[in-house]
Amino acid sequence: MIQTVAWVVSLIFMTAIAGIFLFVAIKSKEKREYEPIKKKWYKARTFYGTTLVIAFLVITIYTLRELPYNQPLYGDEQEPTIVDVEAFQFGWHISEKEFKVGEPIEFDVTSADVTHGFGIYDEDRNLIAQTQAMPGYTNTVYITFDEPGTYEILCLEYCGLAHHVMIATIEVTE
Ligand SMILES: [Cu+2]
Repeated sequence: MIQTVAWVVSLIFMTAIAGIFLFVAIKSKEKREYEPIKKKWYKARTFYGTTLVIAFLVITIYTLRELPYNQPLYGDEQEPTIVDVEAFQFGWHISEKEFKVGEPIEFDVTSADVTHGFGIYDEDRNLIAQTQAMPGYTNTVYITFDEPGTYEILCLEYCGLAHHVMIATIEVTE
């Protein structure tokens, strides 16, 4: 479907551009007074230029208004549960591992040694949230679980020989 639309739209634009080239080629033989044409099209150029700048400004502000994207999804009146996470070679220190469905949680993630990756997986092994665990920095992940279950924390950054044993589990109940 999208391919067909892209194909048709491309054809329309290519035809339009070819038409403009043809028009210019045909008209190029014609001799006319230059001054009035210049005046008219300079005005048009200013108009289209200004319109473009305004349009792009509006589109840019509109599409980027939610930056930064990793904002908490809960209201101001809700206090999130703060969970400290520290990655190390080769495991996780997680200050709290039991949560409720609908409970807003803020994971503050850092590392004790090298860079690790903090990834939260659901029971089907789909990655549902992640951030980098970096020594000297704290990265924040906001999440509110809407399904109960056992979630796994896996390291997403190859960090040494036993990288694959960096698995922790958290429980989410109704
Ligand atoms: Cu690791």
